[in-house]
Amino acid sequence: MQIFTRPPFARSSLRDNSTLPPEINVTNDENKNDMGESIMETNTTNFGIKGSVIAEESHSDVNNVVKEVSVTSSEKAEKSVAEPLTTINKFEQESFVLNSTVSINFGILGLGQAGGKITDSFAVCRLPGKNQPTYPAIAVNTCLADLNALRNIPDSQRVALPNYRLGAMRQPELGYAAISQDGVLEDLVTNRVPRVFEQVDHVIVSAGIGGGTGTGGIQTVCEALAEKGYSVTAMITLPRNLDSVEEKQNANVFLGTLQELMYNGLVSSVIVVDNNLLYNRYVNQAKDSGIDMDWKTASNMEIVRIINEMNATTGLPSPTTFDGAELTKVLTSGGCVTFGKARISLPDPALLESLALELSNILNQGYLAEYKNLAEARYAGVQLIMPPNLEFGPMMERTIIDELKKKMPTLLGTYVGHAQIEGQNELLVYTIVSGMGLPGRAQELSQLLQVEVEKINAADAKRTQFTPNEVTVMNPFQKSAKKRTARNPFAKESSSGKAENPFGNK
Ligand SMILES: Nc1nc2c(ncn2[C@@H]2O[C@H](COP(=O)(O)OP(=O)(O)OP(=O)(O)O)[C@@H](O)[C@H]2O)c(=O)[nH]1
Ligand SMILES: [Mg+2]
Repeated sequence: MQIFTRPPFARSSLRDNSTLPPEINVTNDENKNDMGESIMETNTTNFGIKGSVIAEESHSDVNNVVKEVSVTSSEKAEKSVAEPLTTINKFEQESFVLNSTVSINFGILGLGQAGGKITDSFAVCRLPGKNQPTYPAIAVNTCLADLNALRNIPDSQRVALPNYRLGAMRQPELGYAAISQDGVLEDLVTNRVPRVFEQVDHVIVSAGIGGGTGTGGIQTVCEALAEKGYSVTAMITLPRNLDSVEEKQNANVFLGTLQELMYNGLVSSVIVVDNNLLYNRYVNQAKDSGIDMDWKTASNMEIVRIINEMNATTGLPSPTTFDGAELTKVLTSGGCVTFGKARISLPDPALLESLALELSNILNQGYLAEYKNLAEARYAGVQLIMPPNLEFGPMMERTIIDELKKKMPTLLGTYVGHAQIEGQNELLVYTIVSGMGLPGRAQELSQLLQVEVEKINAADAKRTQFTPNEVTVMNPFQKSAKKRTARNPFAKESSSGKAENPFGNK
């Protein structure tokens, strides 16, 4: 496939048949780093611990295939995790999180800048009373500056892909080449990952699919982890309307592959983060509240908040929660996963009506992306967090199940639970739904891109007096019949195994 808007000279800077860009070498000087840690706060507690910033010289060997940013030994990794905290992020969470452990031990692996920063935000979470990260985290990037800018991931868990220290220039083929260098992936999945993710139940691999490193690497990493027996969720961010044609184009091409990854069963599920939705929500909230911070940081907190809170609800000491095994089932049953959260003030004289309304709203809107295709869902879980004096009666259960069935008539599994928490004075409603195809935003992006590409092509044709004869933007929604069987669209046995990599043979 040829895309007219990508200038042919962008790739011609590569030597013939070479996967490496010329004149870029990793030096030890680049490997210096400051590291600080921050802590996730609840909205009821302030942690005021302060400490010193650690600055260490790199001990990496330039000849090593995969280079740690600065600290090499696992002993140092443990030490750096336990260092006193240097920065405090105001990272608000519901207070019930304080009384809960999490049920699923996620390991988070981030690729590229977006993936790394999201992973860095996960690394802020702490279990109650412990100064240990809730989620072990690994950040992988071509760009050393991006790795150095992370604040919460220990140095030994930052992996610099050699020979591309400036980044992959938003070219997924460079990201793919970077992860495909001899020994790089092998070192990651056989050395680093087992060491850091020793206690992990489920791995979330995150990347923004508008750039080069994350987009080019995420498929390869997910497949390699799946082959090593890890249960893997791919988490991707989609570009905003404001983002460039390049970013939309990269996303558009990759979404086709992502669908194949989903349908051939190598990833357990996909979490789509619609940056456009998070950006608009942030801008509206910022207008009302006068908050002034980077929307990406705020959005990354939103991602961590909803996943960590959902995970914590299933770890609460209550005999009737939607539990960790059930959450695992929803999360590993294939297709996309969407989350929802609502808050109902109490007392509410029309509580059942409010519950039905809020449930309907959060299912329609989605916390991280909006799904108009919820009817395709296979599994749904609902968790209520309530005060001890509120009873969870059959009418409440009925209200929830009716609402789920209305929106998702072909669900295979429904899990409804609740926990009564001392000190809780509102009703919190959490939802998680899985099994759908991609959200509407994927199609919308493709259409936006088509319009922008046509405009650019028209302008170019005018300028050069040349009419291109091959102008295509790949439609990622052409379903591959071979890989979608009516019996089980996410079946492992279908297809030859791996999804085709759009960046692999360029
Ligand atoms: N939600 C969120 N999205 C981000 C963040 N940083 C970047 N993005 C988006 O992610 C997409 C990919 O950008 P990067 O992550 O910078 O790209 P990369 O994988 O590092 O690739 P190269 O820079 O080309 O090597 C872009 O469309 C960004 O808008 C972030 O912190 N949070
Ligand atoms: Mg980058």
